[in-house]
Amino acid sequence: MTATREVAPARADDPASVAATARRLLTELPGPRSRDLEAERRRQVTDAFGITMPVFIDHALNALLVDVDGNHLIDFASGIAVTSVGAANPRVARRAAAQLERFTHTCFMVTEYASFVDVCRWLNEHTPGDFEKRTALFTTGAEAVENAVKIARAATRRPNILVFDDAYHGRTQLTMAMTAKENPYRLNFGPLPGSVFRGPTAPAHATPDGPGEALTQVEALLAEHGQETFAAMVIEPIQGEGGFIVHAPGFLTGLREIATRHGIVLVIDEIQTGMGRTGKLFASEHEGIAGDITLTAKALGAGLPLSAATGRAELMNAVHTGGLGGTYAGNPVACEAALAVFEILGEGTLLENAGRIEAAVRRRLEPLVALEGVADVRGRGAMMAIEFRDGSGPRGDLAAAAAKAANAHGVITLTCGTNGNVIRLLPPLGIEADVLDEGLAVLEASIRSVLS
Ligand code: PLZ
Repeated sequence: MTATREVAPARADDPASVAATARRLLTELPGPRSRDLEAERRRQVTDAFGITMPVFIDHALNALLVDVDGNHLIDFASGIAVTSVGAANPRVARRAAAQLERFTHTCFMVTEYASFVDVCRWLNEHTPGDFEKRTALFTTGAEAVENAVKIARAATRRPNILVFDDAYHGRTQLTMAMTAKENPYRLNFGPLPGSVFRGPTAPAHATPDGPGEALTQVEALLAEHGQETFAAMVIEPIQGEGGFIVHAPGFLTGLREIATRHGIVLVIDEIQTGMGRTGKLFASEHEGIAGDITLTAKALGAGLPLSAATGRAELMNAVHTGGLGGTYAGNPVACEAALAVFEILGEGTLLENAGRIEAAVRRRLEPLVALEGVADVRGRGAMMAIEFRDGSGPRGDLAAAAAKAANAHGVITLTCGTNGNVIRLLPPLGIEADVLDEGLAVLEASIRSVLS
């Protein structure tokens, strides 16, 4: 997988004609063994999980996932921005395996272990903000969000939370109320918890005049409900599930200023954007801002469940002893995986590679913006997206059809966006240049095929 290969499609609108080199397609997708397993899944598993590709994976080779029929699929999803170091990283595996031999669990609330403290130290040192910090570890992203709200409420003794249009913060009771999109996240699951208010954003691609109007509306919303009633505002520095929305320059710094002025805790949800995804360790760094609390999960544990809230020491310590915790919070195997991730990120190559991924994606996909139905290519680093929209509005149908065509030809892509009209790319940061190019060639041909 090192030689540069010719991967340009023979026909620009035919994904099947892109020479399969890194990809290996031995069967149609899904193959017969995947189809058998899928039939059994239907008999055993709830239908409530939506599946992007009903293909069963056997093992991973960096940015390739190998299915049970022997097909090699190019991974542009990283398990939703989790396996940034690859889904079978040997250093992660070695550290986690060694920990499994020593002990699997003690519960940090019962007896302690040093790796938990080591993970907290790294996060205290590397998350944005030149102030004394403390960290709490948890298991899932939603749990980190929930705990940030608990911490902010305990520290401020205020009830209300401000979130934003197109936000995604999780699927638990509180976090689904914080998440913007109704279907599938909130539908039929009400009543939702109260004290959650939603403000406008200023997407860079839709707000040529800058964030002034949105910030004025945020101020008005806070004034209407009483600034002194807000414990926290919670925002993703690039909104993920909501459509890979990059905020207009000045929006995040504006929120930072408003939060400080009103004594509101600014919580930056870096669960999808953090740990190098955008070419810097944290996406907040692109804007020069620091949250009072920064949340990480996903790529932190490279697939072993681990999340964290890192924030100002006085906030994190405002909670009474015993007020935070969880049986599995900061599981020792997950902590070892995180320590391996820190070592790998410390070498710098993956951060540089994120920049190369952005350049390759822009080179391949930006020319498509000239086509009717393609509106925008945006994102940062290895968090890039292409939006489908025309005079009639968002074209979720085009995004779905193009993603499906790419999937059928062995490239794992996800859609996102409040209108489902965005295809997003989240490859592992160490994806080989030729594997990336081949995946992009298939995606380009898939997009052209649904537009023609
Ligand atoms: N905050 C910014 O992106 C998880 C959701 C997948 P959990 N995003 C993937 C799905 O459909 O369930 C996410 C996120 C941001 C919070 C979360 C929640 O993280 O680990 O899924 O709870």
